This record gives sequence, structure tokens and C-alpha cells, in this order.
Amino acid sequence: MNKLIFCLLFFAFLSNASAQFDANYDESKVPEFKLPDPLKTFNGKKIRNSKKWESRRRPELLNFFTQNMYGEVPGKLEISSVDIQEERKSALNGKAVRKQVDLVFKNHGKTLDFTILIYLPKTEESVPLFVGYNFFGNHTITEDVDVVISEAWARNNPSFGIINNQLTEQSRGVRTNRWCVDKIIDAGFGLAVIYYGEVDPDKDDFSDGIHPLFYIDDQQQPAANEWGSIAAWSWGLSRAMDYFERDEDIDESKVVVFGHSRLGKTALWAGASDERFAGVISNNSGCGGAALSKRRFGETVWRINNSFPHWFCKNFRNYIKNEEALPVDQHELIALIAPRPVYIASAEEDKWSDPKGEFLSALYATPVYNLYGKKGIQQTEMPELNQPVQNTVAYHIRTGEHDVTAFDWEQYIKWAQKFIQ
Ligand code: GTR
Repeated sequence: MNKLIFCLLFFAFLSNASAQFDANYDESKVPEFKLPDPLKTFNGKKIRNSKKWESRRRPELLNFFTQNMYGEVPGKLEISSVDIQEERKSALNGKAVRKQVDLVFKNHGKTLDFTILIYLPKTEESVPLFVGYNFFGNHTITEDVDVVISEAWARNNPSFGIINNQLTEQSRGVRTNRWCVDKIIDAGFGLAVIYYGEVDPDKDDFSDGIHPLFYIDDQQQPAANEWGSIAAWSWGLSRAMDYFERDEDIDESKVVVFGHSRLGKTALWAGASDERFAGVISNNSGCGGAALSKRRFGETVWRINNSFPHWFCKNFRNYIKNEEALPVDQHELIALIAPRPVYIASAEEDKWSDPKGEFLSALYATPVYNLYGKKGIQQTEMPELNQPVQNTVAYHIRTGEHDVTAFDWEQYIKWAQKFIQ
């Protein structure tokens, strides 16, 4: 390896390691904080029923998260054309139908397109579906040789054969462990995936991806209350939903949005901001996802805005080292999904994502689910390792590290069979 690249990688590794080392992992050092009550308006009015939640409280919370955290989408943009690149009636050893569907968008003389890879169980009926983004291209989730390799920008990862920011054949199937395609199909669900870099490359650069299609005149970047990358990726999921509504093989009333880590934050925001998603799964989403910000455990608002300045809207920086000023916390993001089913999952060794903060968010979102007569998390203590609690609000913490495992998918499928299918 070229020495310079080696040094850069080494320093990147060191700075990430030291960030994780500096973070607080000591429960006794979690600051005292008061969590905002999801059932009390910013003006202090008590919310007593789902009607008032929907007319008063939900809109003001959604507006706060939009204007101060994820950022507003600056306009509407419909799919300009749907291009079915490819369809095979007999994929995955004959058990599934495969489609690769390209959605094209045009605005202000600019074009963007992204490809949805879809596997559906073979049946005459329209099927429920999981949809989610992948980190390194659709061809990484399966060994299937017919999956097209994206030409979009990708973060270099020599062990996956990603050099010069281009995905390659070498990474085909390298993420099959994170997507249990066979289990999903066997359970009667479809799976749709998109390479997130096609919607917005994951770097601090607002000249690429979907953002420029919305710029007016010589605008270079979003305004302080406008979308960062998480909201851009969520926007892409909503456009995928627009397509699912047109595809007769998919039951658009049963689409569950799934995501891991930064893409788990994205899944939560997609589910909160677009009520067409029937359910949401957040896998190890951490800070800016399911974890409570006010705990400042593991990754913090300061750290995340420094490492990833492009993920949130600029207004979110007002809360750097100032979490106590936040009039909301992430349990209220989860509450925005009510009464739809939501699953929050943590991993024991993934302290950076604050498993306890993720659990508490699910717990404190529960009163909103109760307004609808839905069961949330009823125990105040975290469950034992590998012992899922599966109600309309579900939670598990499994052994192991920051990852998506077969155990995770087995739980999601079981839960979705009960609450979605
Ligand atoms: C980390 C980041 C987390 C999480 C993770 C991931 O570096 O600090 O918030 O998003 O990346 O997406 O894998």
C-alpha cells in the first residue's frame, strides 16, 4: 500500500479510536436530565387522547425534528420515469421473482436516478415487504450474479475491493451476512434494497446526490433548516414507497422500513416523516437515532456533528454540548411512529450506540402507543441478553458487536409476521 494512504488510514483509525475512548461509558457519569413528556405540549398542555396527540402534539414535535435536527425537504419532486431494468421470474434458485427498477428524477436541468433491487416470494398475491438501504451496493447483499453493480461514489474499502471510490465485482456477496434474503422470502416477505450512495454520497459535500436538484439559482448548499444526508436518504425511501404503490406485486400497506446504524437513523426518520410506512426497524441506530441524546453516553451530539457534519441540518449544531436545551429527545422521534409497530434493537458490545439509551427511548415512547390501546414496553428494566420483548413497540439487546446478524433478522421476521403480515 502506498505509504501516504497507509498513514491517512492509520490516523483516521486513531482519531476514531480516540473519539470512542474519550466518550463516556460510565453510567455513574451520565448527567442528570429531565426528559420532555411526549404527552405535554411545548406550552405545557396535557394530551389525553389520540385525537389531541394527532392534532396538536404530533405536528409540533414533527416540526421541531424537521426544522432543528434532520432538516426540511425543500420541495416536492415526483418520479419522472420508472425504468424496469430487468425482471426475472425465477431467481434465488427458483424461489423468488427479481426486479431491478430504476427511478429517475429531474429538476432544474439536473437528473438523479437510483436502482431498487427487489426480491419477492413467488405468489399470485401482493406481498408485504422490508425495504432498506445498504452501505456498499445492491450486489453485496447476495451472491446473485445478475445484480447490477452501482456506478455511484463509494467510500474506499480495499478489503471489499472498493478503490478509487468505485464498487467492483470483488464485493459481490460480501454483505450476505447482513441480509437474510432466504429467510425473508421463506417467511412470505419481499425485500427491496437500495445503495444509499446513489441517493446521496456519504461525504460532507452538498454538490452531489439529490440536494442540487433542489437548488435555486447559484445555491451551493441547503439552508440551516434544510435537509442533511439522513433526510435525503429518507426522502429516497419515500420515493421508493411511491414506486411500491404502483407495483401490483407489492402490498404497499405492509411495507416495513429497516436500517442499520446511520441507516437505522434514516429508517426512523423515514417512518416518522412518512406515515405510509407500516412499521420501522432500527438496528443499532445510536446517537441521532434511537438513543437518548441527553444521556451523553457513547457518541454525543457534539461528536456526531463533528465527524459527520453533513448528516443533520445545520440548526442541530445549536445543541452541541447543549443537550439540556433540547426541548425534545429521541423517545419522541419513536413516538412519532405511533401507533405503527416499531422495533428498536441494540448490541451488547455496541456501547458507542448506548444500548440503554435506545431501550429507554422505546420505553418512554410507550405512553403515546398506549393512547391507541397498543402495547409498548411494559418493563422498566432492560431485558436479558437475547430475550426480545415483542409488542407493538419491540426491543432486544443481543450479544455481540455493532452489526446485523441472523439473530436480529429472525426476531424481526417473527415480529413482523405478528404485527404486519
Ligand atoms: C459511526 C457513527 C455512528 C453510526 C455508525 C455507522 O461511525 O459514529 O453514529 O452511524 O458510524 O453508521 O456505522
